[in-house]
Amino acid sequence: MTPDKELRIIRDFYDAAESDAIYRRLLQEQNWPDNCYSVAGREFTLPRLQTWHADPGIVYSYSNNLLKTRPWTPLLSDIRQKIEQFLNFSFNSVLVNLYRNGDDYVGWHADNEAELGPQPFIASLTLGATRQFAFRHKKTAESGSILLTSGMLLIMQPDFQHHWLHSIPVDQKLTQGRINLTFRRVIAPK
Ligand SMILES: O=C(O)CCC(=O)C(=O)O
Ligand SMILES: [Mn+2]
Repeated sequence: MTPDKELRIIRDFYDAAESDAIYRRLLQEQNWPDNCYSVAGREFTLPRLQTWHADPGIVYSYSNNLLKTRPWTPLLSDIRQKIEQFLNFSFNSVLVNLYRNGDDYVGWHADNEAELGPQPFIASLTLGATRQFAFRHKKTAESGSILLTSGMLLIMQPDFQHHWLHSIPVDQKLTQGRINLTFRRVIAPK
């Protein structure tokens, strides 16, 4: 079994020139925060830089514990609109990850926090360096990976979060940076 039906790839959602321009703009414009956080009095360092942007009133505990919610920038809004039109689905938030080089990574997890509801649907855009996207089945431990290249849009169907964990492993030879945008729909608190 592979997550064939649970992952969909649109290879050149942005072409090479557009992807490069967006990557450079984000790198400059994002006003990246420090990656040292304090949670419950304990300090830790996130192995990448992150910003979190959401519509007014949207609260997401994972990111919210770590990160201040920021408004949408014009560039992030444009990207959101293009993805929404393509998918005919609306997102109210985006988590932006900067992997400064191959030492930065994200560990095994599923994006299945309660705030994403029972059917978390996520669109993930890669800009910059190619990285491996690894997945591992929660029950069978079956595993695999795909390469995410600049301009590629990865659609994660809800069942992907139900059945698999994913990660971006360290790639020690890699000196270039990568930015990933995961568009999410957080269920607004009642
Ligand atoms: O960088 C990626 O492609 C994945 C990031 C990710 O899994 C996340 O932010 O939840
Ligand atoms: Mn994830």
